[in-house]
Amino acid sequence: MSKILVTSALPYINGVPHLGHMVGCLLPSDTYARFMRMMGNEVLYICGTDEHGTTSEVGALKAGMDVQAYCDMNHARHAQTYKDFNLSFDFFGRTSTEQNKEMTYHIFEQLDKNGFIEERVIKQVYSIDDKMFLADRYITGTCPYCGYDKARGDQCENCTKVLEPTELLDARSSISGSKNLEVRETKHLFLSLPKIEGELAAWLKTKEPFWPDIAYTIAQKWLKEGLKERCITRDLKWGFPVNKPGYEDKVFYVWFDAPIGYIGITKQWADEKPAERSWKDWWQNPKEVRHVEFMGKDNVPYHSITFPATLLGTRENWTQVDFLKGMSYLTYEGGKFSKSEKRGIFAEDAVKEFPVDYWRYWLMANAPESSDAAFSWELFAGAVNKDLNGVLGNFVSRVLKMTSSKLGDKVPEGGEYTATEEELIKTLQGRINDYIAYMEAMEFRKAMAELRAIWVEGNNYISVTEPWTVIKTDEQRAKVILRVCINLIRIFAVLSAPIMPTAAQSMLDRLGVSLTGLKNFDVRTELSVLNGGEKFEVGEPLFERITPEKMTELKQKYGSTQ
Ligand code: B3M
Ligand code: ZN
Repeated sequence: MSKILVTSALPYINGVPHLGHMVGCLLPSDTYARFMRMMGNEVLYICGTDEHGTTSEVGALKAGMDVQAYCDMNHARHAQTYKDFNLSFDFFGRTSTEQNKEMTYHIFEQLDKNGFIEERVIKQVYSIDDKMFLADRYITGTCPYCGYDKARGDQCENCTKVLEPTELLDARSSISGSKNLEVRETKHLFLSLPKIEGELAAWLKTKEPFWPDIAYTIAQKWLKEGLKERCITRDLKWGFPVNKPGYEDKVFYVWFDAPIGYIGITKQWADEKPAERSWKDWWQNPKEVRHVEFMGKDNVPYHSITFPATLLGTRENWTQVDFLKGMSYLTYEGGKFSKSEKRGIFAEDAVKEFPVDYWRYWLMANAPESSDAAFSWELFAGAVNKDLNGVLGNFVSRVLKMTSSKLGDKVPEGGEYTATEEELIKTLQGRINDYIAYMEAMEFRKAMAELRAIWVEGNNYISVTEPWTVIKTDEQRAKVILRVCINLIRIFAVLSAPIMPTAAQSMLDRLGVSLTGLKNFDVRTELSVLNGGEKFEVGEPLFERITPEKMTELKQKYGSTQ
């Protein structure tokens, strides 16, 4: 048994998660955590809300709330959404806790002691009316290159030029609209990435054979361009006050304490049951722990460069990332998800429209792994109607109904396998081995294609063997076929469980069995778990078709270009 630490990027507290967030890190990490548990590993699956930074301050201001209360409220909202999506976190914590503060202070002190922290004076825009320094993207003005009048201080959205806020013409605060701004000099702390660069490059080299392209290429690109010093402090109130004399009125930059949050959250988890849990078993145990991280590709530089460098600079024995799964983006009907423009379906609405397994299935089958993926209602309904309802759901109800009406509500007994069953065992074993290998490698699209193909094998088997005809002349043969089919339902449930836990449970409940593991999965053995005589229930249909009327309603409600 290995120890596998699974982390999903920590969602910003002020954001409302949409399907893109779900598939960008949360669902793949959950699928992987569930799968690795079923493979017999000791898994710790950690996530939580990323709570610091200007966006939280501004979000609270807009909501007319105190920042702490705003974060408390939004944390609960995130937690509920992920619970509704059936995410199996061992712990869903927060970055603003005492535990994370302690961890952040400790790591900062080590970096400082080891000479990796430098002081610099920088120029920053101060808003006199807002009484605060403005982060670059909270300054709006006219782009000096293209004349676009809503350019942000860090970048012009229109011509994509990267800007300095001081370049903007007619600059104003995006918070209050005030033009009463001035440039002030202020002292900040920087992490000296150039001093760790060589060591980091050597560390990254050891990951080359293992990391997927998307992560390794991004990290290499950063290294090639040469690392710059990074400012790790901010002039804000909401955040951890910097624990260094002269900096008490500043806080750590959100991207400094957010990844440390994985460790802080693990400590939050351990503190609940100190007698049985230890955060160090996971985070200061690189020899025994395999750490797998999931995130959107925009987060890759922080997880492959800045955070590993931060940990290296402490000169302590931290568990570093072993495998980094970076995901591309999901588009909605050809465009971006946007809450303000009411485009796209957000996670909390998604679960109100359909059982969550429909979403989990579609999103994982279309995971944006090597390139962006597109959500459309047509594609979604197609997959639910064809794959879930047509292939899997239909097989389950057909087999159970037929057996029940012809032979009664018990698994049929007796008889021998023929060449057809031997062939089925061989084909399935091959496919299941591939499915397991793809899941282990986190190649989710391929795994899902294999899973679907496995369900199709069930349908092929019943079409070829025709138990409804055979039963008229050879009841014993029909019993063998239907027993095999009922065992296939159990096998399909076990294989589908990491992706569709609720549907899997419903299949198992009909058969009166519980979920078993996936380690050393032997089809021949698994096919005779229900050996004859066990009671079963036909139950309700597993899935429902999405009708054309429902489609029209959904497109109107959530926006559509089609
Ligand atoms: N909150 C960015 C995001 O949600 C950021 C991730 C932090 S991971 C430590 O995309
Ligand atoms: Zn421009």
